Amino acid sequence: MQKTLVIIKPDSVKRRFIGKIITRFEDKGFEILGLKLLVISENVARENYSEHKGKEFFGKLIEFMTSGPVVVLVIEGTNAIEVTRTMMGETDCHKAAPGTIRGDFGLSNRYNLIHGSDSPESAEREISLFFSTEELLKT
Ligand code: D4T
Repeated sequence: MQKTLVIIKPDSVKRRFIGKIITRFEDKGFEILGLKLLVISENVARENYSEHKGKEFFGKLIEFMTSGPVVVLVIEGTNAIEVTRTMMGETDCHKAAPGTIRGDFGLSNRYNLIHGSDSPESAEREISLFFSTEELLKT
């Protein structure tokens, strides 16, 4: 079993996709261990995307991620990190395959609806950015 952090990004919340996206993970068989609706602070957004610091899109990415409410969730299941990223589709929505979340609902590279941790180390770091151990059903 593996845990990962998913962020339903501000564009998804605005477009009322929260239910649709959570349903996909529930239908797949994942267990939800933690769930919150919040506006991400600039510091937390910078920390979450620290690997991209210095890239030309970093400023716009932080501006977008802090622009409105998001839903953060911790989900658990077999190979959760890789399976989640497969379900999300490629970063650039207009290249993402049909059947993926980005492929079905998006057209942008930046406004790409969803974030999922990309490694066990990132998952651990990102989960602890958003949740205390008491806020998770299991640790
Ligand atoms: P996240 O990290 O949000 O799950 O997306 P990915 O893992 O699929 O993609 P990423 O880390 O390469 O990019 C992080 C984030 O930056 C935005 N972005 C990316 C952007 O605004 N402009 C760009 O040119 C790129 C490459 C989209 C996702």
